[in-house]
Amino acid sequence: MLLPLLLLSAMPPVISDEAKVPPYTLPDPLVCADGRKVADAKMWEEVRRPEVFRLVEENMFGRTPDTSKSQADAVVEIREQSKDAFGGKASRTQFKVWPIGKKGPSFDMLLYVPNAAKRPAPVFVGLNFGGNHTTTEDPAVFVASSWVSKQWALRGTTQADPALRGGQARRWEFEMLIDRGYASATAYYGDFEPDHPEGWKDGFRAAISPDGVNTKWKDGDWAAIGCWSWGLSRMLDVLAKVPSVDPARAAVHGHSRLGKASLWAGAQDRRFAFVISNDSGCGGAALNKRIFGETVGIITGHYPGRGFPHWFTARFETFSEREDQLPLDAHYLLALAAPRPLYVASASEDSWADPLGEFLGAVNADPVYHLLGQPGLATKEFPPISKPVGRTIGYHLRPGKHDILLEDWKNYADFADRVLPAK
Ligand code: GTR
Repeated sequence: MLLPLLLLSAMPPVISDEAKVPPYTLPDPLVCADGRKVADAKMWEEVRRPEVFRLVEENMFGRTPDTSKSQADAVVEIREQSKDAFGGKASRTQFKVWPIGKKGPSFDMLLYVPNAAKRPAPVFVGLNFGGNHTTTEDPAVFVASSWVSKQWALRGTTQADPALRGGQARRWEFEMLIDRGYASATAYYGDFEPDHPEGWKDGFRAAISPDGVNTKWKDGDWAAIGCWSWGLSRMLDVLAKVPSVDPARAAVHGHSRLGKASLWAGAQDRRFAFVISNDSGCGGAALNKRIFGETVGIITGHYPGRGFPHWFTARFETFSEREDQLPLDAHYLLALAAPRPLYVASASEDSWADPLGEFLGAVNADPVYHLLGQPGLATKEFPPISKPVGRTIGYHLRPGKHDILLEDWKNYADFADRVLPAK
């Protein structure tokens, strides 16, 4: 009896050889549940987009609760402010925000705005992995006070190690963006929810739970990625009230798991004018039906000892090794950004995230952009390394590993220069 059970949960080999990818077919984002073809922008907006949205919600990230009532109690405090950041090129503001009022948890937001800007500046909005203090060498940035993972903690604790200031600075091109006229806002994702299966108890999911703190959400309600996405919107709420920032030119971005969160934030919150996914892979921009690198089973914790069961709804896991049964794929998530500019980026050595699968996610979202009158990606050809493509959907393949680096940022800024409304 034991043997068949063991066999059932054995993880199939990870495919990283293109020749071994099994054939697959994708559902059409422009065919409605009742079989009608989407004829125009109105039909997309009124009929099909809500269906696509619900498919992503039900099968992947779960339903985000309506928190608008408790947001009326939000408290925003400025903890620190200076005009002297980066040698006087930027103003730094550090906020402490209680988005559902002081009875709930808070998050710290770091904002840099170029001093040279004559008008409210466009802004890149993203979460970070280790605490705001890890994103820059700037000694004035406060050290994270909530739970941090081992990598960022003082030995044997879950408390941030102040010596790791700047530990992720290579991933944050604040100064380059300032020189190009862009503001940047970041917050630590662990302030919204610590990233482990029990983390929800110490984050906003428990605080917002309909039955009060420490009560579990029902299956089908939001999971951790949903909570981080919600956090990105709460950052934008604060930015919308900062006079030196233009909230109509906000780009939401994220790397890897935070790229998944960025895509879902862009889908849910159409105030974000530009949506960026950096190496978001499985559960992000990469097609799930294309079996290559990380799969639905691996990511959802279907196989013992690995995965992230708290990131997605339980329903997503049920598609492990039955990806052909998924009623959607990554192109649905990407198409929810339309007609707003979208950027999908991959790294050449990041086969775990499936660079070609990420590109094909964008290719298959393209018809929705075209329907909405946008030129979109405007190619089906996988580009060579370091040759960005696309018009209102951008794509590039950066050389190297799973990361977000200067080349990625230069491409995002170049694209933003072109696609964000001029002011
Ligand atoms: C990996 C995970 C990926 C990606 C990555 C990250 O372990 O398998 O899906 O999200 O973590 O966020 O760095």
